[in-house]
Amino acid sequence: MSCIFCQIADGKLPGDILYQDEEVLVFPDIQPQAPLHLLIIPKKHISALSRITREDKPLVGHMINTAQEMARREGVSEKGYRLVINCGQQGGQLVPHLHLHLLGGRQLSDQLG
Ligand code: DGP
Repeated sequence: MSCIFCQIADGKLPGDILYQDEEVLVFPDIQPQAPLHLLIIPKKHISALSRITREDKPLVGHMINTAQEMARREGVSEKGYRLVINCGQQGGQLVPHLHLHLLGGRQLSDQLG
């Protein structure tokens, strides 16, 4: 299996798993861009946002609910945070397994691109 996030989901790589359930996994980004930088991934391999289907809609909703809960747990809900999904080469996606970035803990730039 070559997908690095599938390997993390399968417990084949060491990692600091902060939350998991049957569908999603949360762990810190290895190259944090903010004091809080978590990745929320589906356990199911989906290569990119452009590949999600109608049947994945509940899963994507669950990823967002999980991010909301992690933001609350990590204490950034009140001050605010950002969720980002990079898609494809021009979207800046480096790892070809769908993932949601949760960024917070500092004032984030108002530049989106
Ligand atoms: P993106 O550019 O949206 O594909 O972001 C991929 C992120 O994944 C990037 O911020 C670095 C992070 N990352 C890459 N490899 C690993 C890894 O093996 N472990 C962890 N925790 N994060 C990783």
